[in-house]
Amino acid sequence: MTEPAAVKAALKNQAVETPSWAYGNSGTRFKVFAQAGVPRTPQEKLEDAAKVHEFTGAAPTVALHIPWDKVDDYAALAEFAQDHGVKLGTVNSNTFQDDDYKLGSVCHPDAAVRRKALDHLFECVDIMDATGSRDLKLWFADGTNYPGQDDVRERQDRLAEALAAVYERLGDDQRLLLEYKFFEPAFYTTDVPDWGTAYAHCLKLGPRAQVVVDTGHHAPGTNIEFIVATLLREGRLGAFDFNSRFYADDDLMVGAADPFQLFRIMYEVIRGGGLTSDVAFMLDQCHNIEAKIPAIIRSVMNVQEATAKALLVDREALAVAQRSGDVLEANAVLMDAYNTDVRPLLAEVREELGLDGDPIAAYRRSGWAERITAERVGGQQAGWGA
Ligand code: LRH
Ligand code: MN
Ligand code: MN
Repeated sequence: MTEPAAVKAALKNQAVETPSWAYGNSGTRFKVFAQAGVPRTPQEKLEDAAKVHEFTGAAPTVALHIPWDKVDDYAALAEFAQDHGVKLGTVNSNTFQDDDYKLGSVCHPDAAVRRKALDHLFECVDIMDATGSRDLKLWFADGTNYPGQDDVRERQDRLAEALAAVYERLGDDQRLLLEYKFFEPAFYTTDVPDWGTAYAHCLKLGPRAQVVVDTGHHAPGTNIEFIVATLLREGRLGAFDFNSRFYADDDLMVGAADPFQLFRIMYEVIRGGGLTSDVAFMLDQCHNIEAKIPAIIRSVMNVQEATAKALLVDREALAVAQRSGDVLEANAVLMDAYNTDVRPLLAEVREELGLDGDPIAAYRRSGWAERITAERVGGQQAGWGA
């Protein structure tokens, strides 16, 4: 069993990056239910993110999505974040909301559209230079809807060309994170549909190209923890986009649909050394019907709970059971950890950090929700359509 002090130390060091877009209004294709008090500007999103960090002590960075978080001066935005006790994190590109991208972005059959998409990716690197961000996260909505629509192999060549140009443009301390997704918005082929395709491209690019595992981007039944273990073994797990799914890319709170899966993922992360490496733990969620800030606090807590349970796995006892072929005992060792109530341990960890043991209660008492409801009128949609 990991020493209790070591478990606590690991939990105190854990950081979860929150996404700027989770603070704004979002919805489904049917309806966006506007909430009172949501941010109207990137700065207000950062103010809310700072509250999540204030009460959890575990959310020190905020991911941007460009152009959803477009401002004139990104260095000033970074300063604004710092003044509020957080930092700007990953820069997410967006090559999916312009009319030009109907047939794709970097994989589009028309070179002029590919050029436009590439220019956007370069702009994102310029922004990283201004903000001091390490990671550029690339997700492409590219794909086709009908067999024969485009040449699937040529699309891979176009993708490789764009990725190589972006990789070349990165500074020595910057990374390219390539995110896969098995379908949507394209329904027949997707140009980066799975970890294998992402990994193959990253391998060609170089060591600073890494794969992003968005937990909502797999077919039902996919063993995500196996993918995590494999990518860690190969040194190519760059980041997570955490969220939960019941059906497709639901973007619900991480740990809400399947906390056991999250535990299994975190166990493989720890087993593979990913907790102490450069793996970025990010949320990628939308809070369509629930209050946003407490939902994000809850999500951070869910990641912490899964991590605490995974840290509590008695790895020596597990190894003994595994080597002796004791299937039931091995499973029992894992389940013992999963079935531990880690909430008191996490409350203790928070109190030792000078925080309230119950971040959601502390947030509710703070009066922040009432204040933003009164002060902010006309909050905007998170990104889609903004
Ligand atoms: C695509 C995705 C990707 C985008 C985000 C808004 O489904 O997961 O990470 O940047 O949603
Ligand atoms: Mn994602
Ligand atoms: Mn997604």
